[in-house]
Amino acid sequence: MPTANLTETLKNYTKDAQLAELIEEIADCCEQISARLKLGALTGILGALEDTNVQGETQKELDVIANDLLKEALLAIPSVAGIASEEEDLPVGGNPEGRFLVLFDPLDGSSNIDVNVSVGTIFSVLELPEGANGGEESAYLQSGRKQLAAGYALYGPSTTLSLTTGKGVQQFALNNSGEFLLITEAMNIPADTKEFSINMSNQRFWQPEMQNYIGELLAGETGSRNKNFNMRWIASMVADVHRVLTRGGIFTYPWDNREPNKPGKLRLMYEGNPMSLLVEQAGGLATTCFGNILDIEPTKIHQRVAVALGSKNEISMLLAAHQPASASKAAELNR
Ligand code: P6P
Repeated sequence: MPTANLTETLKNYTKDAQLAELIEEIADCCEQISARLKLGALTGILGALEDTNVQGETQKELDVIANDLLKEALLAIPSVAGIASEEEDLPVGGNPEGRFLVLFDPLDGSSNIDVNVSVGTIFSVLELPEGANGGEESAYLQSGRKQLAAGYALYGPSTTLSLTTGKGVQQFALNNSGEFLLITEAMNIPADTKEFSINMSNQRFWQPEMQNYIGELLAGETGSRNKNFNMRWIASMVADVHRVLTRGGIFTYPWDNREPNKPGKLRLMYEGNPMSLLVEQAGGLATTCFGNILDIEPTKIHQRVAVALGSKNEISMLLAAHQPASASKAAELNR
């Protein structure tokens, strides 16, 4: 079935030729990462390295390969003023005359690599503020609403790219010639769902409001919801969120009391914000459980955030269940 490629499709979604060029470069990096992942086990690049990243997490060799590939390619583009990555302690400046700041999680879910489960690359594009320096953290501290584009590549049975430039969410699939072809013109999240995605092993650490809300989903038709729910947890945000974008559901990684001073586990700037923009553009909602993720004014490049996103009517039920929580917790989670 003849279908448009990424270059042709972008012409319908942005008039900004430099932004289109940037997105194509990111897609090209994702194609290269996909190729490396496919051969990972055969080329000895699976497994963990000695050192840990700024998050204090064990780095996989492919985390570093993916990060370095994106960093090198993006900083070579004249329009890129700088990049920030989950794998980089600090932002890296690019062309001082550049326009764009690119933030990315080069290989999200990488703990799944060694067991051959889907992983992904998440990216977010911001405009360099007037007079700012792409090598300084302050330039990147913009709310998610300011994103010019956001997307992810999912390295699954097939490699797909889901992308928004603010006009809905388009989905592409990678063919054998290394080209992304349009497969969905407008991804749309059903308003209702019977599927939730959460790491249930953390249940005893959640806020009571989340324990009660999830408890009602587990009660199914014997409880107040009067319908049974199904659960999925891939432990790879890109794969879990892609399922929500494709067939509905809610994905949540809420605050928990294991590290009470952290608002959540996931990172705002290169996980929460891009995924929240995609979900909103596809008709869903994205919240910390107390406020809209895209409205958070960031204070640190690697700051964390509680996340609950997906089918808008189900997220509304989750928000209603969190009403009794104190305003101070709301302020804390939105910081
Ligand atoms: P847990 C992967 O490490 C990640 O950042 C997300 O991709 C994923 O949703 C989450 O953490 C999984 O966390 O605690 O279930 O291993």
